[in-house]
Formats: sequence, C-alpha cells, structure tokens
Amino acid sequence: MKKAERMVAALFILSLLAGCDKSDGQEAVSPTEAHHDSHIEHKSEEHGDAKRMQAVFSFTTGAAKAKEDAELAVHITDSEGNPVNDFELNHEKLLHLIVVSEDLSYFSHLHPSYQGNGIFRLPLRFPAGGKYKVFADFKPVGGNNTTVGEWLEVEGTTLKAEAIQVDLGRVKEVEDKEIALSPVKLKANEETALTFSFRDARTKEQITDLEPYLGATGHVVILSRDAGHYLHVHPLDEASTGPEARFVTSFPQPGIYKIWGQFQHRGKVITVPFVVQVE
Ligand SMILES: [Cu+2]
Repeated sequence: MKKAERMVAALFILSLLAGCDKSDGQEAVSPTEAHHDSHIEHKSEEHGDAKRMQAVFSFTTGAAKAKEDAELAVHITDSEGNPVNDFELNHEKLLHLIVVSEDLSYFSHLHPSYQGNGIFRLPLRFPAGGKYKVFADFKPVGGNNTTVGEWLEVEGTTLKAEAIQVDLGRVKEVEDKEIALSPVKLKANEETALTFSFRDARTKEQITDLEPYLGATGHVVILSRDAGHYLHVHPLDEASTGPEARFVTSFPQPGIYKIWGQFQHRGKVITVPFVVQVE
C-alpha cells in the first residue's frame, strides 16, 4: 500500500513537472522532436509542428501586389489559438522569416519586429506576382525550434519560372569570393556535414576573417525543390572565421534541394546559393 502511495505521489509530481513545461498552454511534447520525426518519417515537415504551434500569415495592407509596399503580419498561437507570448532569442532574433518564390529563384531572409501578443510585423515588397512560400522559424520559451510555412499569393505580373539546375561544379563566385561546397555526393537520411570553403576569387588565398553573422559563423537554409521540406541546419563550430564553415543536417529523402549559405565578411552579408541532388 505504502509503495503504491509513493508511486501515486511520484506520478503526481511528474505530472506537475510536465505541467510546468507548458508555457502558454502549449503541449509539453517537444515540437523539435515532432519536427525532426516529421522530416524523416512523413512527407511534410510543417504539419507536426502546426498541430502544436500555429503561424497565421496575413497582409495588413490588404492583398499584396508586386513591386508595392506591403506589410506582413505573423500571428503565432498554440493549438487552441491562444497567442504564444514569449520567444527565445535564437541566433540573435526572436523570429526568422524566409521568403522564397515558387521556382526558388528568389530568396529573402528577414527579421520581423515583435509587437507582443504573439504578433510579428514586417514591411515587404515582392519583386513580381505569383506564389511565394514564407517560413517562420522561432523558438517559444520552454519549447523548441519550430518552423511553420505557408504559401502566399502576390498579385501582379508573374515572371517566367526559372528552371532549377543542379550545380555540378560546387564552386560559386560571390562578391569577389570563391565559395566551394562539399561533399559533392549527398545521401538522404544520414547525418551530413556540409562544408563551405572560402577563398579570395582573385588571389586564391584562403579567407580566414569571416565575421559572425547572427551570432554564428553563418546561417544556412535548405529547402526541397517543392519547398515542402525546410531543413534545420546547425553550425559545427559557431566561432569559425574560415576558411571553412561546417554545418550538419540530414536530407529527409532523395531529390533536388536548394541551399542558401549566408555569411559575413568585412561588414557585408553574402548569400551563396547551391542546388544539389541528394541520392
Ligand atoms: Cu534570421
């Protein structure tokens, strides 16, 4: 009997502890775990999170039109629709917003300002009409990294979709820098270290004075061709200043992915895109 009582007490304490974990009424289940599982086991990565945490995107300025100023609002709520109020700084920001065009030729990484009450706002201007996917990447206090994505429609003339082409040579030249991405062969469903190597395009000398960008050696975003998978990427050495910057991820399934690496050198942020085929 005594033992049973202790068990009950222990269970009670456990459930109290679980209760403490619930900030803003969100479920105590780790969104990150759901997130990673959903990458690997299900087709769409967002749904696992969306059940617990929701982001509603809207234009406060009415319908967004190409080449006109618009304002995007992002409302973050829990599964019951209550606003999530507290966010942790994650890479120096409360929320990272990624905007891509349907053909992935347009990429923008932005930081909306927090208004309180789970609402973020951001002035935006789209280069053309068409479909864009926006991703909100945030970390509620007591929760884990969450990414919610949604397609938005922008009015106006659409540009001809650019055909996505796999980069066979993995070297790009951006702002007088030569950036190489390795390894060349990528396999799905295994932990993969992506290495960006930096050289001066003219002198071919290695670049060893990369500056921190958003508090780390760089910021990498990876999307599957259909923008259905948004991959979380973590730097291996946050303090590296070059010539190499290494990041770890896992591609959920074979296919084409686009990778955008963002780095800072001599006060300037550069974005390096690579299109890769994952076997
Ligand atoms: Cu960001």
